[in-house]
Parts: sequence; structure tokens; C-alpha cells
Amino acid sequence: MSELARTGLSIDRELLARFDLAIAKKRYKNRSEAVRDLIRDHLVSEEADSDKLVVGTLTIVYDHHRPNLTEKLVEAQHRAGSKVLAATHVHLDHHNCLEVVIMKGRGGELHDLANGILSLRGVKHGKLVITTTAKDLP
Ligand code: NI
Repeated sequence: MSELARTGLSIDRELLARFDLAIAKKRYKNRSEAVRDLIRDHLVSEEADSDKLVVGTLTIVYDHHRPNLTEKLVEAQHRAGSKVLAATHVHLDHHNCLEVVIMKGRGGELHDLANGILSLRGVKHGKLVITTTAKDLP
């Protein structure tokens, strides 16, 4: 762990009270860890917009009976080559499947790949979550 630094900040009393309430709901025990996580989240967002390698998960729910959709999903992942690290598939019910695709690449590449999949007919819902490889994140 790197060396700790202490800092203080001036903040509107009402704003701080609302922050404390919000972080208590998220089960933070103190402000410091909540602030550290906010800073990390900001830095990870910047990484995702930069040229750095990031990792991401695309979660989709889709209609298994939509003609050609399964083939199109496999094809999109094959085309992405080594950017797709793994995929997990769950049969939710007779009609619906859930898939989680784990990817690594530049932020823009992962967004392109995700958008290509999310825009397919029969994909009912999906979300891409980009996070950091954590290599450079204290
Ligand atoms: Ni299935």
C-alpha cells in the first residue's frame, strides 16, 4: 500500500449531511473509504475514455427463439477475437437466455463490440460495465 496523505475540505453543511446519509445507505463505515471509492470511480471512467487497456462485462438477456440471433451473437464474439476472454450462458426459461461476455481491450473497442450486440433484434436488455485492470490504481 502506498503512503497515506491526510486532507481536509470545505463543504456545504447540507451537502455533507446528504453525502453522509447516502454513504450510510451504501453501508460505508466512514467517509474516507467512500471518498476513496468515488475518486477511484472517477479515475476508472477516465481510463475507459483513454487509450488504456480496460476490462468489461456485457450482460445481455435475449430471446432464444429469435431467428439467427444465436448465430449472430456467436459471430460477433468470434469477430472480436482475443478481446473476448470468456462468456457464460444461462438458460433462464424456455424462451429467454442470459449471457455475460467478459472482454478486455480499449474502452472504445469494448463500447463498439457491446453496441453491435445490444442493437441486435431479440436482445431484450443489456448493460456494459467497464472497469479497470487495476494495474495502475492505488
Ligand atoms: Ni439458453
